[in-house]
Amino acid sequence: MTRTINIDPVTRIEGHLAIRLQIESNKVAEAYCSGEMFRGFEVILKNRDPMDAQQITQRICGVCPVSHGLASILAQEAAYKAAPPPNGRLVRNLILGANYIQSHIIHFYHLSALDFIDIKAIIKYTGKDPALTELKAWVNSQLSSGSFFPAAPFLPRYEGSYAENSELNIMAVKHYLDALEMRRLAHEMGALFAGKLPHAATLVPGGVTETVTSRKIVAYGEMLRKLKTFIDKAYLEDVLAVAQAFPGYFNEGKGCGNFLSYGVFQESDGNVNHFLPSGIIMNDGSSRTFNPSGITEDVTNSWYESSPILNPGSGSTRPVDPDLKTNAYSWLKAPRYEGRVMEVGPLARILIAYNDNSGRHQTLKNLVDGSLKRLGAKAENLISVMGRHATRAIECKYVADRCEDWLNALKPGEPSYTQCTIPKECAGIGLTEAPRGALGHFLQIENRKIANYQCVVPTTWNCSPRDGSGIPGTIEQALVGTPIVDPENPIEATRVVRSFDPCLACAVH
Ligand code: NFE
Ligand code: MG
Repeated sequence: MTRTINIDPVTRIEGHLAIRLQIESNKVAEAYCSGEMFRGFEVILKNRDPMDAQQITQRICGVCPVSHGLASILAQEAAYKAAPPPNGRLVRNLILGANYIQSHIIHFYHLSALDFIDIKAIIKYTGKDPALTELKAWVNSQLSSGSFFPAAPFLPRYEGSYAENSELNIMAVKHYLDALEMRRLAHEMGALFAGKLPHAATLVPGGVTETVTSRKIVAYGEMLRKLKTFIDKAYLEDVLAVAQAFPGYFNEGKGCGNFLSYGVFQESDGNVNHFLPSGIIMNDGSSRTFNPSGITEDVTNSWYESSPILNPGSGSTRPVDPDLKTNAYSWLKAPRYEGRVMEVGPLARILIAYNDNSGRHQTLKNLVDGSLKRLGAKAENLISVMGRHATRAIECKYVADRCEDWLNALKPGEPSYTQCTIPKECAGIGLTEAPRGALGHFLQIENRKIANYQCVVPTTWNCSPRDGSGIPGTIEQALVGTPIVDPENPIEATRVVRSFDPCLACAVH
């Protein structure tokens, strides 16, 4: 017997996602991801001054705005034939690094951990930690308040198998609270060079408008050290502890097995030499060099006017009335690379760097191998729910450690900006990696105004609907085969979805 489950909305993610599952023999047989609510940034951008684009596109999202700002100024620099001086490049890495740290921390503690950690353990807490005692009193008062959603955002929740180790549960809840402070600290650290955050004021084509001073270097360094301690002592350890408590999730949520990264954190002038390299790994084990002309978007099952399958450089975004395109089921387009479904995000980036044999990523390989050894897992197990959590935490550490080197390479007093001019007609592509994966902005300028602006965004890759060939998107594929113990509490499905850290606000844009 087939049974349908609708999870609408999927909570503890960014934006509006609905999942429809067809269950057969207690397993997901088919999955459909719907991005709800059209936004229209690409339409808003038309005919605007191109220099506004890095500010407007940052408003696509409050979690990864730095990446949108960066993709926009990279597209403009390609169009204007401009480039930042070394200080500009390093400051951008430091702003983006701060954003990665806060984004990965919020994803684990505030969005995903409650899929595994038993928040109810707080009710039985007998220790003396003031924050935990206060939380316990609050949860108890909420539960006895008779409110419809007592103790939100912790409860209600899908019931299922949560961690049984009360020490782990209490530790993770304590770190949930600490992580709120760590997020604030990461924003404050990035804002030293971003002017303010989450939406950075200083990102401009040609560099950044913020100057480099010794005071800012010292302040950033002090905050970075606190964040690094939290990442090493809390985040990485908690992820490994959750992975040890739920080893079955190294075998769930595999997905398409094709991985894509554009590369991110420029290590030298030009957008080619990246700390986290660009690359492609296909599910037959082959790897290849990434070529932007391989990117296409398909709208067969999306609420947009039908168009040929195009590279976004010549693509368009023309929404239609959903009632008039009844076969469609999402506001997301379906990006493909050479016609293939791809997974993007920390797992893709870490696998691509891990497979790089240039010798540049030995530190990362040691981190990955050390974690796998502690977990008794193999590298192939990384392509899973738990592998996504583990590689995201490892990446957080790898990036935070590297921020210290970029900080030390800054030269106070030297310029961080090079003047550039906008040609009358030009075009450019800005490719970077947001915390959730490959991000591209495609820009065309006519009469010094934006003639066309298309964004292809990480969660659009991961959460896409079926394409014209009927091939499901990455998360749709990852859900298939997931055992669902209790259809009234499909917690296993939400664990798969949240491992991708989806952001539908970005994905629809
Ligand atoms: Ni709204 Fe984003 C990231 C981008 S995801 S969070 O990371 O770009 O689609
Ligand atoms: Mg788009």
